[in-house]
Amino acid sequence: MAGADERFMAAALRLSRRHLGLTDTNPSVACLIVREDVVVGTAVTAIGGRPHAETQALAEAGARARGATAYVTLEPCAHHGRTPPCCDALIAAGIVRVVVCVTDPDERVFGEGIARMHAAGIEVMTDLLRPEGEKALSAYLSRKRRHRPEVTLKLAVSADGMIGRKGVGQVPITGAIARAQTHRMRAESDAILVGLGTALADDPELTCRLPGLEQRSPLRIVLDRRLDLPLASRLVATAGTVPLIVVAEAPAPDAESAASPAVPEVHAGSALRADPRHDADGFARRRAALEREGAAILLTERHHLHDLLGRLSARGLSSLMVEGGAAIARAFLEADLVDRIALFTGPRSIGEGGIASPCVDGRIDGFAPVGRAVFGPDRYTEYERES
Ligand code: AOF
Ligand code: ZN
Repeated sequence: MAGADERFMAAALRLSRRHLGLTDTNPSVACLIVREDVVVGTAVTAIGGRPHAETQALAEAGARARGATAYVTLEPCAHHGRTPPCCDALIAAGIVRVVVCVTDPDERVFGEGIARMHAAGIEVMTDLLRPEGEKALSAYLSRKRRHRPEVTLKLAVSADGMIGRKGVGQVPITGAIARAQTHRMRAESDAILVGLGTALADDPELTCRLPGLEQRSPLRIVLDRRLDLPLASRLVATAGTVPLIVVAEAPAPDAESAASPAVPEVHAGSALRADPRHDADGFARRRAALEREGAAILLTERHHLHDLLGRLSARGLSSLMVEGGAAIARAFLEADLVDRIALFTGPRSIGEGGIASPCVDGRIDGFAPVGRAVFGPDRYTEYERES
């Protein structure tokens, strides 16, 4: 049986998941204050990122924090940000022992939180349940260590390995329970990305529509080289309430049609048509119109995915869900930028005219299955990159 330390840290890690995707650029961290085996304070980083977990848990514990142990999923901060350092708050409250799961790679903390508590006479233990902690904080750690968001590729695949049918909009592949799961994943992500092909063919909204979680919709990103996203699309229509970034390529000064994009765009069979030209005047007009509707335009040299992820990470995005279509999924896989594959398999076949999925449930090169579930008639397998 796990010891008391492991059990309290496991509880803290479970609690830390509560505000995933809701703490802006801050990680969702949890803190438990325990005195004589009794939990006297619990908290998770507040929605928006502040206050941090420790100060809230200390406030709940009050005088009972004196002589207590604090369990924290991330090293307490040591910097004066918008709030004073948590390590100082723990010292001032009379905490005598601190158990840390993951040390903080943030350059302002980076061992300093632990060193300060140690110097103040606090017994500090580190790395307890570290593998589990690295998982719970994986998105934040990805941004800090690799300077790119953690990427989850979500695929809904038919029994015959297809993700849709050419020339048709959204084809139902999975049922209501699997869809609800997808919306829950959206709620925990900082952003969702699709290509223009999917935006045109499916006209998706890409929001979280679970009852009560509507406020948790992440940022939506469309790769749309020439800004062909129609103003009438649902994505643009909702841009005033749920942020939308359109990633485009500035037209070459005198180019009628710029060089082919690094990310292939899928226009064949689209419900809505795209303008094949990439001229400066039209681009400027479309840009102004999209901005008027509330969309933000991010210009890239070309749709270079490493570059794009670096820029999204610099904006503070830690987790990204890639939702389509096949060409975009393939481009992310080929660029070796996928960390997790969330693969749903439905019971029906698409047959003639199907768009083949880049991977199906079974052996996926470079990935290992880490979990399985059944959602009504659908199967779910989660794969993680083999390190
Ligand atoms: C903690 N407890 O609950 C969290 C921490 O912008 P600031 O001032 O809020 O600082 C953000 C940094 O604080 C973030 O990069 C990470 O190092 C740390 N997050 N630290 O002690 C918490 N969320
Ligand atoms: Zn802090």
